[in-house]
Amino acid sequence: MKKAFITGVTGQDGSYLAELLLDKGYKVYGLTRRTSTQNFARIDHLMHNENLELISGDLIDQNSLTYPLQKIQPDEVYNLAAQSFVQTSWDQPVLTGEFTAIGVVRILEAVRLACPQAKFYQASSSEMFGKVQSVPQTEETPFYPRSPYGVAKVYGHWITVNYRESYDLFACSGILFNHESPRRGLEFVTRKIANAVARVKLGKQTHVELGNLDSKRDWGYAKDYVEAMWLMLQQDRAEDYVIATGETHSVKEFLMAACAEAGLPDWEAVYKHNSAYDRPAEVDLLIGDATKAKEKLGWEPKVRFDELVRIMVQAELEKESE
Ligand code: NAP
Ligand code: G4F
Repeated sequence: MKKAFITGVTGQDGSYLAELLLDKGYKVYGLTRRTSTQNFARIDHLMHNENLELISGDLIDQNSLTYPLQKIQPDEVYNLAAQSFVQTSWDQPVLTGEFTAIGVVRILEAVRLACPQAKFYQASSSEMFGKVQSVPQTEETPFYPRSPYGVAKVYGHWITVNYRESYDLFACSGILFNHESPRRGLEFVTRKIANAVARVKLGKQTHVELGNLDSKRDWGYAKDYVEAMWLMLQQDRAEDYVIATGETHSVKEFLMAACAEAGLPDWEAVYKHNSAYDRPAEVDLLIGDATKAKEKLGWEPKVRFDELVRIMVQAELEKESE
């Protein structure tokens, strides 16, 4: 039985990845942090699976990473844990650096010392491209991050490359573009919009307050993207890959499509601008070219923009109707 260790198992991607690996017959160890109230909502349905074991630890506590890895001797380690909300990274830049940047070298050190044979995945991000230097963005596009989060991810990315080159670890970095789902945190724009339009439709709220509607993102479906993570670790050689749909849409387009899906004819009546959601520095346009992933991993996104909007809005209509 293969063994996988996932940091960030309670998050959107961690929950889908745990599901995927359990389905494939893995024993899955998920790192969770102690909180005063449990936040296992995304993995509740997996809690009775005897092949899922939760391990208490934190990316800022070195021994809580090293000791479990020493004991478990996993075949694969997926580092998905991070302070992942870009807006918060301006309010808490130091904490973001601790978790999202230095956290990566802590887990890499743990792997190097405790289980150097394990294959390692780092959750890199298209936020590293920031003020984009070429369109579309590929594995060769230079980074120009625009937020403390983006800067922290650049560190995490390069330290992963460096540990691969310095210590011959099998360490891969997946440069994933935005990916969404009904399990997305409510603060991210797609879930915020999907939830709001469902509530407006059901008469539970009148409108949604948003920031910049003009920025464009390459939005995919989280379930498709965790498959790409797994595929990267099934290769003979550790390499870095862009994972994206190759399509880009503005926040306004997402809002319009979500209103249409919810049966709200006038999207402008649903929206109010609130400058509190504008960012000190914006990433205007992201669009990825995942040709390398297609050619080497055989990976392609199954869910496209319209289908993603449908999945998210219908999930919110169902939840909000309960
Ligand atoms: P998410 O839903 O915010 O989940 C983040 C996870 O990290 C949660 O399980 C959280 O635990 C955990 N975590 C945070 N700080 C931690 C710490 N100090 N120690 C241990 N665990 C900690 O994020 P996601 O959307 O699943 O994204 C997964 C990873 O991919 C992140 O690294 C993110 O930056 C990166 N990424 C995401 C996207 C995207 O579009 N979703 C794109 C590119 C890259 P709690 O539940 O306890 O908070
Ligand atoms: O949904 P967002 O907060 O995602 P963002 O900033 O693109 O970051 C996400 O994707 C990254 C990959 O590129 C990940 F690395 C990162 O962890 C995260 O998952 O914002 C998307 C866009 C931004 O341009 C933002 O300014 O939506 C715009 N926006 C407009 N109004 C808003 C809002 N974003 C949020 N969260 N809330 C608003 O009210």
